Amino acid sequence: MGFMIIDGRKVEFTDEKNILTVIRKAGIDVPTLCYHSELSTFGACRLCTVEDDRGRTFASCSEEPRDGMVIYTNSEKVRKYRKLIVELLLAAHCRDCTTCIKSGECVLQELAHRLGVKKVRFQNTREERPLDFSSPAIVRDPNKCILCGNCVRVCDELQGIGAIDFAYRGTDAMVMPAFDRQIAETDCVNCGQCRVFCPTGAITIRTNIGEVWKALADKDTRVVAQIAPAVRVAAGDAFGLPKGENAMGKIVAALHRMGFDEVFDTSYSADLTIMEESAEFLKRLEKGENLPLLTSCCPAWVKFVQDQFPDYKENISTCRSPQQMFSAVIKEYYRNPEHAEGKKTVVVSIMPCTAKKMEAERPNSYTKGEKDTDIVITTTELTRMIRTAGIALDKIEVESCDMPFGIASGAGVIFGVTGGVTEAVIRRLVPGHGNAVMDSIAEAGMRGEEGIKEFSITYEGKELNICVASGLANARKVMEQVQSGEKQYHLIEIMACRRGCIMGGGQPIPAGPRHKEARAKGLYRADGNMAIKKCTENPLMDVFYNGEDFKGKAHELLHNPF
Ligand code: HC1
Ligand code: SF4
Repeated sequence: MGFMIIDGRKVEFTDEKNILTVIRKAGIDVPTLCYHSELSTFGACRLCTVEDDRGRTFASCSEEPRDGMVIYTNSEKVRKYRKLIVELLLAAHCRDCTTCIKSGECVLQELAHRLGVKKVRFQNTREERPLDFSSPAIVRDPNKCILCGNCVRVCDELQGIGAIDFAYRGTDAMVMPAFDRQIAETDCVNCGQCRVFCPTGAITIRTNIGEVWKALADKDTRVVAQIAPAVRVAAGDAFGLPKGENAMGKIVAALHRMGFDEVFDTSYSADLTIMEESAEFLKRLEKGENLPLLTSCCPAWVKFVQDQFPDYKENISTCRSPQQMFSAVIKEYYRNPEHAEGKKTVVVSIMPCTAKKMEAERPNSYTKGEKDTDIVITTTELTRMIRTAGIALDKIEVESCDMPFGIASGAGVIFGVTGGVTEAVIRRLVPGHGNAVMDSIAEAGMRGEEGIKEFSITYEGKELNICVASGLANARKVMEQVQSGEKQYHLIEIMACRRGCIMGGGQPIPAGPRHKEARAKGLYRADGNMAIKKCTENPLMDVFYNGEDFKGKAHELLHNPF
């Protein structure tokens, strides 16, 4: 333990890795563009520069705290320096701020305002570069890149992919896929994490909002929405709702008001997923085949296995993801002319995830030659649509989902946080319902935000080894250990984004670790409020398994055809 004097006040530090962390602990919001506690320190933007009592200026992210240090975070010298940095960044940056999709959320724009940059004295001499629209998930605009390197580090360090890197030197330096390829030609898995860490509009979500408005305007079209579990604890961010608050009822009401004909909860099809996946798991256990079973809900992870560990393709569950199951079920339901009422059906999936846009395009996401999910929009796009429609999400009264798929279990809701799929499977396998049973399952080892968790449960006298991981760099570690024979599991659940879908690439950017924690708590709280705890208790499973519309179609609608 030691003490520093920061802006005249004594501040204690213990094991903080740099001075910036100590400054922030003292409640001072020193700006940065390239520092993230989850990534390695790059020290490139220099915006966190501070001054010491000898007049030395240095980047506070790159120095360790020392006992007795005297630091000024807001001296005239520091303010001038930061302002100059932002001015120089703006000089080499496209300045179409009013029409930029990142406007209002851009850190550079916010800093220019905060540091009082009123005009840019320097000419932009950088050559204009074409935008990369090759990905279904993200758009790259090199003209808005400020070379902070966040995308490069997140793709490499958290996701273990390395699809993008720095190229060239000095004033020619830029970030791009190797050999100047399009992003779709790389191993990019469409997770969108680079977009989450990008402070400007250089990497943004590929938006499909226009298609949704068009479908809503067509009187001959029935527009059906499904809302993913993690959306409900993040959509309120833009409307001042408390962080992590479950806004599901308000989202449903907003969608009804925008003109959606039916609104469903993807947690319903998460229940279908567990019905199917647990049966598949038991069958594989009995036969001793294709173990460990790898979960198939997360499309970025599925692509990762196909690209990086092709020997394990057969281990991936044949179950479609809840998104794809639900879309196939909805489309089939409205193929019945009695339900269709002469209208064509468009399914809009509202997801926390950019990779879901890619999943909807995959060749195995079609049934009877028809695309199951017509349009995928992310939570961020949803909040833009709600704003455009002039709906105050914070004030609107809650509404419930529609029938016949309007009830889900709590197990389906916790899919949105890492470990949730595993917890739902175990709830299905273990008999009983009461709080004591649910609590003992929750304590088995799947909860918590560590990147890799492993534990065992006993099922019918057999010990089952389970691994739950999030973040693809962690997934790679797990798969390498499985490949080498060092670890043996029966079930592996992976979500590509750290902490699961609550931190998906399409979510509003969270304001720090507490915000992330609040989203996880929000989902667990939503589960806590629900009487139906497991898929087998959901009375509407009957609509699918015993209804006339779906007789004999479980395999066709719920499993990947190849
Ligand atoms: Fe997810 Fe899933 S939990 S993958 O994170 O299995 O996106 O929320 O919708 O499909 O249900 C995402 C979330 C989501 C699917 C479910
Ligand atoms: Fe890397 Fe994911 Fe961004 Fe693709 S979407 S470049 S995999 S971080």
